[in-house]
Amino acid sequence: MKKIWKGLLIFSVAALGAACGGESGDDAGDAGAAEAAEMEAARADAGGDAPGDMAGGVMEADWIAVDHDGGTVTIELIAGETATNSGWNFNGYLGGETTVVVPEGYEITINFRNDDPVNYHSVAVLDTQATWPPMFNEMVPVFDGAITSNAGSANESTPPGGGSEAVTFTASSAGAYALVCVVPAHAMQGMWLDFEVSADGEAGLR
Ligand SMILES: [Cu+2]
Repeated sequence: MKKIWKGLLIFSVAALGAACGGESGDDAGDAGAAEAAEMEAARADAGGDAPGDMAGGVMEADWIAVDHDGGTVTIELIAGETATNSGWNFNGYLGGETTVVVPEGYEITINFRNDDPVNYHSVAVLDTQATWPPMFNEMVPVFDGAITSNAGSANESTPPGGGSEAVTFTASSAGAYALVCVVPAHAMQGMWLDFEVSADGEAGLR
């Protein structure tokens, strides 16, 4: 009797092992594929900020006015310009899919306007991050003044329906940053763009 039970137990364990092994193998395969895709996306993202891409072409954009003689850049930044991502976009872009490039040392003015008919939005220049938290504990912009008022508030930042605010700051240090809406959950949901301060005078959109 004991032997039979032992045999059954061994058989059961083996069968269980085979079943689990087979299933977890599939899971591992799926997870592996998802992970690979994620890593590929991460690599693509990282590639956008890689030094090799710094030499890449910069396009003009009608919402970025560059005055090299005066050392200024004026950016007409519009939240909710399109319905993309429920209006949680800047000039129709989101999720770092475009990079605003300004030269180091220039005085930057962001004329921020919120055309979203429903939600409050904001903008701040922050250090770039791989992922954004739902809430920002500290909202200290990387350059003095590079943040709209009450930026973290969902009902006291720049109001929907055409509310506007201009912020001016000096892009004093070259590097990779981000233009981020810091209203809770907005950045996490894609409301951010890459913002590059170039050491070589490049300006525009990449
Ligand atoms: Cu927002």
